[in-house]
Amino acid sequence: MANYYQPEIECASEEQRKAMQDERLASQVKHVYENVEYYRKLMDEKGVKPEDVQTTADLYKLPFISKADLREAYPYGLLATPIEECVEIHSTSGTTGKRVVAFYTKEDVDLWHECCARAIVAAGGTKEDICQIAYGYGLFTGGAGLDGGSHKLGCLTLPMSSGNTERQIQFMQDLKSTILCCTPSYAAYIGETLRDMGLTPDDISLKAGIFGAEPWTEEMRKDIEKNLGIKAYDIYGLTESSGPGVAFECSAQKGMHINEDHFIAEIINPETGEVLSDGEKGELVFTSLTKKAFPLLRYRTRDICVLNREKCSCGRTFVRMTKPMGRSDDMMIIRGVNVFPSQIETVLLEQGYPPHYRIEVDRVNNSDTLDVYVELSSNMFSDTVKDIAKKEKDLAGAIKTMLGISPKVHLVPAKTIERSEGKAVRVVDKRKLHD
Ligand code: DLL
Repeated sequence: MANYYQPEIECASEEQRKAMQDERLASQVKHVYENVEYYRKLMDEKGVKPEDVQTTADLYKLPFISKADLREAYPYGLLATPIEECVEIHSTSGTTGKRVVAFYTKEDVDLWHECCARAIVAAGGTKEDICQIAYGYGLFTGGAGLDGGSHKLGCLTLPMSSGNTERQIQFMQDLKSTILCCTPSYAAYIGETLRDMGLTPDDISLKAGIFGAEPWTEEMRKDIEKNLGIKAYDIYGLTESSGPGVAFECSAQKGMHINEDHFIAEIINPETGEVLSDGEKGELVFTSLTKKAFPLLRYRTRDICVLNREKCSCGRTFVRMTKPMGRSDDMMIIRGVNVFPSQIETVLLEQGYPPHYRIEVDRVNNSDTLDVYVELSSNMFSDTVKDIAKKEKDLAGAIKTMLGISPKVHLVPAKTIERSEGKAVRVVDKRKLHD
């Protein structure tokens, strides 16, 4: 039997959904035009006025917005309500080190948490459940989002944050947590630690896990399910449109339902911007219909996927998206953190290194590794081994300050990193992230 958190919305007829989206879109465009100068300019440049957008069929008239706009408008340029009405922010890294900051009113937080509650219910959760939240808390949206969803539903919430894995397992045993929320790589690591502690899935009470924030394969799903004795569900979202809960998996596990009462999804050709049909592969674009403080219209996520409007056996009528199949930019997600190569390059140049480097990412025992190979500049060549070790440590520290995760830095002699005659291949990602 399928369970829903808000059945009247999650199972709305196509007519009801369209009517709701049309009405919300028209009022959202008006709200944005009236309150955000940045958008007003973009729309004026395109010659589109709020009255031109009355239904979702008019969506194509609006300009796209991207991470570059977020950077340009940082920090308040896209804020659509007075700052006094905001109660929370979340943040993630941007392309060249400038952060993306998203603002929330009280109502925005409330609706976001409802989206997360839907995901927990779709994974079989009820108020009787004990939700162990092992996503990071803080600026990252994972901890706060699932925590809020768990509260909405009335579950007992364990706000563990990530890390301290043996303690996570101790709590699982003592408090009999039934649902685990964290990144898939952390879930895999918890599974391994459980085994290393001489325990089996029978020693814990978990029944389901809600895992997202990074790409993971079906193979990894099977592994986690076996090692923790659970059913593992995917959840998708991004800071720019609240955080987790933009889309979630149901019991059918054939794609993630997008919460279409809050977001309109489009798929576009990333090269031309042309809108593609359902079933075609392209870049996902979101328009948020209900966010008041930070409402993005036609935001280019850079995630490549496919939409599917076929009827789902769970009874939900919301469109489904596939797992992201890649990116249309060079962002990588390493240990759950969004990383752009340009951020690493910025640090190297700031620290006086030449722009000859190679970034290698791998996954060893379900944990991501990040190695940065950098050439020494010619004036550094006489450094002793000890000096070089110190330089490596300092550079790793500077990169950690920028990214929030520690790399292993290898300083190599000048002219040893392969030069390219075309586009330099700076990143080697050896992980198998997509099926
Ligand atoms: O990762 C929000 C989130 C938290 C989602 C917890 C799910 C669970 P950001 O840090 O802004 O937000 O990263 C957003 O992560 O554009 C995708 O590329 C990637 N991503 C998110 N969920 C998934 C997923 C959070 N289920 C970026 N599968 C997005 C693959 C995902 N990639």
